[in-house]
Amino acid sequence: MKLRYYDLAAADPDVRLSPFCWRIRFALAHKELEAEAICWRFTDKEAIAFSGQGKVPVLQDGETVVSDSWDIALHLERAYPDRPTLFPDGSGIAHARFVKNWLETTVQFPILQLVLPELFDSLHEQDKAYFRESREARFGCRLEDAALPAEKALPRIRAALQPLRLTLADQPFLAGDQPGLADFIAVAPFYWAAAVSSTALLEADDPVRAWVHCLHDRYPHAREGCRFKNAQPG
Ligand SMILES: N[C@@H](CCC(=O)N[C@@H](CS)C(=O)NCC(=O)O)C(=O)O
Repeated sequence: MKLRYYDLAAADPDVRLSPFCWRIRFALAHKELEAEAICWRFTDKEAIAFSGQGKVPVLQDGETVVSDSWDIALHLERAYPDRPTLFPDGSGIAHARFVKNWLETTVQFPILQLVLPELFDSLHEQDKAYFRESREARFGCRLEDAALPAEKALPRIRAALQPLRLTLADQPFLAGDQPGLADFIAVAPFYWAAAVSSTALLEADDPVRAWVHCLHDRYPHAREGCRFKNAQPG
């Protein structure tokens, strides 16, 4: 049976908004697995109620249902061991876990602050009130006050990426000589941003930008059918 996963979309169903779902798009492309991406919106809670929680990505692999991008990646690795590994060159699960936690605590939020107005505008009307209410409760302020202009957000994003920049000075990918889950976790927010914003996150000569473009060229399948404001993420 074909794999299926629920993937967060904007009002335009071809604009895919979740950095967590982008991880899975790359992991599936890397493992050369065909999967159907089902368009889902924040308020379509009923559609994923079978997973026992309310967030995407949710993967259906035959009878198996997995939610949470981390658990989905580990499921794909275990269920499809004969496909290219998500942990090449001895880069293990523990290493990818550190990358995930670093990224989620330092890089994702300033990217969100940069793209928040455009992200909000891109949402389906059915999602706007829910998004505002849930995010304002989370941030403790109005969306407009959480957003940052590019001149403030970009230096924060670029500074937060320094560990990635330094690592890429010594090796072509976060996972080593070959790309792996650590790379897909770190590249995902660039696709989330590019879906809704034409602002370049990186300077033209930033080695992180070259790495994003390398992954972009290597995994065209990950973005098949998707529409972007910035056709060249990074
Ligand atoms: N830890 C989860 C986070 C997933 C998550 O937060 N997904 C967001 C979309 S980016 C979501 O579905 N949110 C639903 C909501 O806020 O109601 C993962 O890695 O998959």
